Amino acid sequence: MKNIMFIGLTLATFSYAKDKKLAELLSFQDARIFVPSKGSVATAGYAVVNNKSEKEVSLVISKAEPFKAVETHMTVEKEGRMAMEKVDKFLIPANGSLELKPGGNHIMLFEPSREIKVNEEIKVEFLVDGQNQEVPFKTIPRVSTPKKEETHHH
Ligand SMILES: [Cu+2]
Repeated sequence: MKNIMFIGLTLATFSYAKDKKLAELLSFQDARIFVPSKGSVATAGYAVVNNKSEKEVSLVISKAEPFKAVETHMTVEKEGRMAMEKVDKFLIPANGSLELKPGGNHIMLFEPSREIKVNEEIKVEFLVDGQNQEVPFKTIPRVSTPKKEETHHH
């Protein structure tokens, strides 16, 4: 009897740990990548990264087919000029979020092996606290001027 109870407990613990592992720590909103401009070998991606867990979570980019290389970048001001700097990871605060946006933190994608079109889904792979998480990013036109602004200028 004692043995059976012990086995039951072990199984319960195991499936709990498995569920925990499958649950994604981060959720991504509005994940998008600019279609690379003609002749350009690099482009950037943005999203709002939400962390609903009780701990700070690290986000490391690992790959994004068909791009040959990927990096995480920060935008910093250097001698009055804005410059991009490569970082190893982003840290998403506990119960908080990090916005990846133009002029700020972003993901950088280099050398696509084929032409990237608008409205594609690029699967970006991250390591979230060391665990794989694949996030679909939508490709959008590089210059997406809101209609309101456009009419304002003409
Ligand atoms: Cu960059």
